[in-house]
Amino acid sequence: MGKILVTGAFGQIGSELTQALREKYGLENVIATDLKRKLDSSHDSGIALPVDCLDFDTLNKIVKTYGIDCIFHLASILSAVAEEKPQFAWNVNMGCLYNILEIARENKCRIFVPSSIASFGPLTQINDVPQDTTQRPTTMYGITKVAGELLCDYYYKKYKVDTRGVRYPGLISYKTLPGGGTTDYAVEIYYEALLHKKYVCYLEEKTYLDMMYMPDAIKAAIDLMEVDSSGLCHRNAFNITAMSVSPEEIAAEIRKTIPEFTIEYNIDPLRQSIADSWPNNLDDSAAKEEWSWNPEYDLQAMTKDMLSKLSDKLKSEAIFSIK
Ligand code: NAD
Ligand code: AKB
Repeated sequence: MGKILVTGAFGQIGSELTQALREKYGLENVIATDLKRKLDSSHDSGIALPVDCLDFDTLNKIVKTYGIDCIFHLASILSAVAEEKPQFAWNVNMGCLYNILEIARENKCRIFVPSSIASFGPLTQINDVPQDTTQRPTTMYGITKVAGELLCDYYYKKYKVDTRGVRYPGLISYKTLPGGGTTDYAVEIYYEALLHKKYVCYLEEKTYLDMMYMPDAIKAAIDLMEVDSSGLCHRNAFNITAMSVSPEEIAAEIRKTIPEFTIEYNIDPLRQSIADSWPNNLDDSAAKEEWSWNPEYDLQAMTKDMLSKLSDKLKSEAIFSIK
């Protein structure tokens, strides 16, 4: 890869992907962008620029100024916030993606655009969802994700823009908090287990959803962008997963390290209905066959690493706040 631009660079994925890209391709070759209010709180040492992806001219100028040839487009509104503000979510998710695709077309950039398990809906089969199947989501977030998948396919077929992407499951990480999704409970549960040994979950105990630890999500984005495209039958929206888990299963795994941890349930009807409209688990065999996708972390390995790293982080933040 040459010069890389990341949008939404200070979100849950962007904060870790930007760092991984800088380590791999060089600090000076990765330009981080996000909304100004996010950048104000950043301590990153590489180039970080304030830009609203709805502002085509500023974004296009940045791409030309830095000679960008590859874009990881992460700026987005996630499912729970999107369902509270559907008009806003449509404008941001579709408006930003359209600008990125047009800029990629004009400047001959390759682009990575993530979709989600949210691109499926109640008419999709619930287990082992195939790569190509009925989608018909019933949330605004999911509708923008399917529309995004189709638009990326269109720009590849019509204009030969090298668009690629995966359908991420819920992502679990300790560096940056998630930004308003339905799967956020799977991050909160680890914080609360370490801080209070108790978590009140807003999803029902047996709600199964696909999940993944952040190192695997970062690996997926970089691997897919690096692979020779001649082996790809699909380009956008590859199903990928690492585990299908429920709140009670994550709680049970946490109890192996923190035996006194308890979980209670206080269901949020909005987020439960969103989760109920998504499948239990996806079949990721197309990604395995076409670009050798292979996750490293299952629930056990992820929980061990997450509790250890998050514990270190919380301790250093506590020490920092006393100083
Ligand atoms: P996030 O909410 O943590 O971060 C998104 C970032 O985009 C934020 O920093 C926000 O400030 C920025 N942003 C929002 N509107 C913007 C705009 N108009 N211009 C510029 N920046 C803007 O989200 P994330 O979890 O990092 O998700 C990144 C992508 O991955 C999204 O497309 C999301 O749908 C997808 N995804 C995420 C998950 C997950 O579990 N995190 C799962 C599936 C798919
Ligand atoms: C959300 O819950 O909105 C995201 C996702 C699965 O796309 N984490």
